[in-house]
Amino acid sequence: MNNKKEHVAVIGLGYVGLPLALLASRKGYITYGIDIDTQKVNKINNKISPFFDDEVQKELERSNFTATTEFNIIKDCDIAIICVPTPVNTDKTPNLKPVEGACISISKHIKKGSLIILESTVNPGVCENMIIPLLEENSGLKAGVDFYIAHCPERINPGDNKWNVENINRVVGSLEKTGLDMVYNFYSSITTGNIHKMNNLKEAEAVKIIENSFRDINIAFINEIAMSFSLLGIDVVNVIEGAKTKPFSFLAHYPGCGVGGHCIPVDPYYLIEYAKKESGFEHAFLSLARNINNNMPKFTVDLLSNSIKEKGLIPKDFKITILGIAYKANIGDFRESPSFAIIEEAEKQGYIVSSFDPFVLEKSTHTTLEEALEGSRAVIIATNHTLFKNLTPDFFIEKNISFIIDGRNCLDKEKFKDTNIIYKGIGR
Ligand code: SAJ
Repeated sequence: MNNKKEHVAVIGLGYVGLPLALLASRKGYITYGIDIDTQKVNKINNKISPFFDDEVQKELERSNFTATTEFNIIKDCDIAIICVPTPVNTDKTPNLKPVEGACISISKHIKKGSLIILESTVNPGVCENMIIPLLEENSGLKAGVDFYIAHCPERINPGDNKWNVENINRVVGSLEKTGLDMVYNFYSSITTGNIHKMNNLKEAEAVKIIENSFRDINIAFINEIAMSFSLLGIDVVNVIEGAKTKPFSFLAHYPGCGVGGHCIPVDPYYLIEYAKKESGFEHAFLSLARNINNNMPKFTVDLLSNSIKEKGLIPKDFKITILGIAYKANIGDFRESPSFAIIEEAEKQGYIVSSFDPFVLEKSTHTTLEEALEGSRAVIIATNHTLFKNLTPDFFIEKNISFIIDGRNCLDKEKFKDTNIIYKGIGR
């Protein structure tokens, strides 16, 4: 608990920053939220979460937390935490513009002795080579002397009912000991998770990048196995269940129609680009994994095209429905979602495409499942929302669906065996 009523500013009020700001506020810090998006700020001040998250909505309703677009409150803050997005550009190079903008806006108001924390995911070297110079140039202050800098990579897992901003373990790194102790004490005061001290900023930056690169290569591994097994007639999901019986050295990942989200398909590129530029090292394995995962939307659409061609049909003017826009189950986040690549590939092959996602109506072609399925002969399930997992063969038969490509292997394929519906999963 914070007894000194320190002032904390959180810059960037999205999936990472808003839960963190609400937690700091609940733990006794005088907390300000800053975001450049006026609409988002107004929603928050009207106690409406700007994204679909029950916990955040509840916390917002009981919090006296306020948001603003003004950065000058930083001058009163003991701690400022940068939680802005770190996406990639269309050419997959890191886009650090949001971080750069936040640093420039903060630097004009840095309070002497304050701590600046970066939570946004970045490759090793960004804190020392970009953030510190930006903060120093525009403030005339010296990092590690006049103010302190630290990195604590975010570990938000949207839709996770077990791990959240309050209980997840964290790693922290800083330029020097005072900053490290300050960032350790701050996270120890607001979270129940273990706080692990790294030796320097680069190590803290590297932890998050390898965590998510590890996940991306594991998903790519099982996607490659799935593509191979679909040709060999082996059910990869059953094989994974078998492999899981080994209680060590096997970590189950599951094949799917692609890898979405603001982390997994993005973070490896930050390391690939940094290593190439900084040392000339080529991360061949990380790049191959990215290519395999980026190809899964096309593999998924080709599964459908091969299935209909076996029936003498062609994609041209063939109506299909994509179920799911969000990048993972039961949330509304559609950043980097493979659904968009699936839709693009399907239209390129000549299909007439409708789509429906109850969590992302604004990106769906229709606002109800029934309307989206009207006239369709095939369905591609791209997101394993509970609503879609519970759909039965009878439901699809009643909607005259003849082909189902289950991009998340979320339906029970055995139930379709005795029907005229052609069911294909990814690797099964
Ligand atoms: N996916 C697969 N197969 C899998 C797992 C995921 O195809 O076996 C796909 C999902 O459908 C989704 C994408 O990959 O499109 C990413 O899924 P994710 O479960 O990794 O979800 P994220 O992006 O929310 O990842 C977060 C990350 N958390 C942080 O970066 C702080 C990641 O580090 C976590 O490992 C992950 O949650 C998690 O474990 O749930």
